[in-house]
Amino acid sequence: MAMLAVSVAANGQISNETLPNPDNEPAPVHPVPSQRQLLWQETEFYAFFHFGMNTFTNAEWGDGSEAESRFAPTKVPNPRQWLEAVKAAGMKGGIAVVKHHDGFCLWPTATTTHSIVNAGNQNGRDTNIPRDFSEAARELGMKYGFYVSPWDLNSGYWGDGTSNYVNKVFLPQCLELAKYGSDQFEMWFDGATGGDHAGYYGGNKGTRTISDASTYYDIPNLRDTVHAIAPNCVIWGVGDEARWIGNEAGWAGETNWSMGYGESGNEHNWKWRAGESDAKATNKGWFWHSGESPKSASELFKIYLETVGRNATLILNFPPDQSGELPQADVTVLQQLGTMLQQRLGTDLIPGATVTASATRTASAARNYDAGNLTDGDKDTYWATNDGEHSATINVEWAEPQTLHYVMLMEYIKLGQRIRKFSVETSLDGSSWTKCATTTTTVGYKRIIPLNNSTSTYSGLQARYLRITIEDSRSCPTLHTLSVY
Ligand code: FUL
Repeated sequence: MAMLAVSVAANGQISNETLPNPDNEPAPVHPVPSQRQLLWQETEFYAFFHFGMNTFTNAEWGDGSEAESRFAPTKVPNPRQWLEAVKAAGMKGGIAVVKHHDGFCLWPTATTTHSIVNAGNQNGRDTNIPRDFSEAARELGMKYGFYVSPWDLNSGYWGDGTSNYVNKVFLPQCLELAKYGSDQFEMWFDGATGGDHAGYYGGNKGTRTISDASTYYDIPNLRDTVHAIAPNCVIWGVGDEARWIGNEAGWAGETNWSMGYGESGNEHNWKWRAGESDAKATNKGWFWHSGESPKSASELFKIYLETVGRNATLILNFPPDQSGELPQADVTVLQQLGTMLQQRLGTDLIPGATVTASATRTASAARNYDAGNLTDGDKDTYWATNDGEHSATINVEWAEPQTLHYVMLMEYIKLGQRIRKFSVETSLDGSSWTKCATTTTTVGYKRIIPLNNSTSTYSGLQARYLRITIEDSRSCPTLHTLSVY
């Protein structure tokens, strides 16, 4: 077995070369994710915590003129309580806002006096969200990261036509934050760039804007600076290592490529840029507001299916209140969501089934691509077909009829996202089949298909047989996991 590669000789001559491929591994279909992006994707479901000056001023966007003394929590904020609450829902981590557009910093930064150092009470002055959030995450075995707003309505430098803001404020702030832990998984950079929202801007009140965020924030330099300290930290948004899914309503496209932009991505885009969906779990805003309430567990479960179940990650926002804790109603709904996820997606029926495939890639002595790899619980073994075979059927059979709700598929994305179209069918007798009507185009990192075609109602169907037909793929398909619930 051989693989074609291109080699460049010392004299600059390019020639074709044949590399050994003893295990007959499929060639990657580019682009492929970096190791950092792969680890990031595995976080799947994590929390967003919007807390800061706006929590005390009843705002969603401040203007940067807020007196530091207005930040006066009734207790020292307790990020451990936030993370424990979301862990109960099955979340694997969280991202805390440590500076929003108003510029108020929730840590003692050397870059500005507009921070907790000058807060209105001792609880405020004792606040250090990056320190306490990262410590709690490590203790709880969770991933963590920070949202630091590039747009800064407090700073007189922001958008002043020079590089002062980036050199004196923003880059040093990112550096300070990176130093809170080399193990952070994502830094979240919002895309807002000024526009007609008036700001304080160091006393030069008015509106400002910038034209090209990537150039203005010196993004390649920022990425390298953060990665030198936190190598697995994906720089989200303007950092271009993961993309915004294109809405804040908690859904991704049923077709969702990890390349390109927006809700569906683009199969033909050259860059790996998987989607992250940011959604509010409460009914008033990103920040806490009096009288707010959380969505129900069923509503949140629907969001989960339409994001995590469609090849996106889900960052679900729960705002701490003025005591620096999550309100009890949020804690309760998080527990309910955790129970619901466990009940509906916690028991895989595959261990009791026989799984076969209509086509299997030729094995080597050391490695096979059998259907058994779909069900062995090992994400590094996978089923694949031979080169040139872009369609195949995976058959699942139980000894007795089962009540089925969801099918879950995971592509081996280390070799690129490949599947373009597939179908899911069920049968009681093995001869008359019912085709699932959900749009089954892409799979990607993870795809969950509701067999009743509904993400909002929960009902099962009886079947003894299930088959998944890959109908089209960019190259031979590769899948590492199949689960049925
Ligand atoms: C937006 C911001 O402008 C909102 O205030 C919020 O932080 C949200 C997550 O991103 O673009």
